[in-house]
Amino acid sequence: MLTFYSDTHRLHHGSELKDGVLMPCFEMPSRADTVLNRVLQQQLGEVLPPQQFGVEHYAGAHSLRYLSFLQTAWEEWRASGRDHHALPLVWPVRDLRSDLEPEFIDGKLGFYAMDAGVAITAGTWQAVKTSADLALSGMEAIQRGGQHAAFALCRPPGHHAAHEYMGGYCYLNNAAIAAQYARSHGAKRVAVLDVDYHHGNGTQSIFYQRDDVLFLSLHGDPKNSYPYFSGHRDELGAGNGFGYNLNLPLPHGTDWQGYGAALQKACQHIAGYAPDVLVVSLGVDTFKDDPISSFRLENDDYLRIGQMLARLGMPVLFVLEGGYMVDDIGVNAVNVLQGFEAA
Ligand code: OKP
Ligand code: ZN
Repeated sequence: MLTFYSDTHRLHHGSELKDGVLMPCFEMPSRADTVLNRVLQQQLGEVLPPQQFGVEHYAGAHSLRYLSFLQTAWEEWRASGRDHHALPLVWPVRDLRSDLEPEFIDGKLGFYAMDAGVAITAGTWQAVKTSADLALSGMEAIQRGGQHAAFALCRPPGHHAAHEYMGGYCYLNNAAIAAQYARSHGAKRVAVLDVDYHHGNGTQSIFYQRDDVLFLSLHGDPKNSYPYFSGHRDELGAGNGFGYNLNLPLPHGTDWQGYGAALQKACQHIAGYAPDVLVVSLGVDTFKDDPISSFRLENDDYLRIGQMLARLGMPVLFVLEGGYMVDDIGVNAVNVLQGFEAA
């Protein structure tokens, strides 16, 4: 399997508030190093750099004003006299005005964010752009290069980012951008399966009204897991998209027994939809020792995930999302890919 990777991710390492204290984000550069090392060690296949795509390729998933915010936020922050990481700290919830974009950068940060897990640093735009380009390069290899599968080793992740907001370490929605690219280049139907521990609220939101992109997600029940305000079972899609969104929230402590059954259900649903290509938002924060999640998957369970996906018999783009137990995320992510290839 081809892997798409770039060192450019190193330009982004944000800070987040953890229990009220500003700390380096759990979403850190060593995550990608660990996954890349495992790819090389297991000889998964060639590792290729991304192609460069124009910003217009992101516009199926994100608004133009959000894209220009991301490109200029650091300069605006610097121009206002500060040089530490920029973090959003005020949000237009419920009856506050969310129809007017503020002019000052502190207002814009909150306007375009769902939480404070998204620092803007000097290298953030370059890193998030390259991450999206990795996903696009992977989809291009599948559609034009005839690859049966590809792995986009994306960092930062993307699945919490929606049409007009960042959140949860995510800025550009890499999986959604790749899915939209597939639609624009011949695929009639695309499915996105999100196996990250956290609900992929951004991807769900981007495709919520559409029947040409099916979204499915297995995740910690939002009643007690981030992102709390999205991912319930009754979110089924809207308008044309009604029936094309499937959430499978699972309780704390879910192990392979519960997880495998839910994945089976999702796979049946995907098979019925018969997409031309499947995008897998591959988070491995479902691992038993993940520091911020509460499922109990073991190393070998990731081989099983890969096997089940292979049985669908369709091309798959794997897009890296979360996973924070640095020692094991390489093994677990690559186990999915090797389980897929061995099946
Ligand atoms: C990203 B992914 C707020 C940050 C909250 C939530 C975890 C984001 C997970 N200070 N962090 O889905 O793995
Ligand atoms: Zn996650």
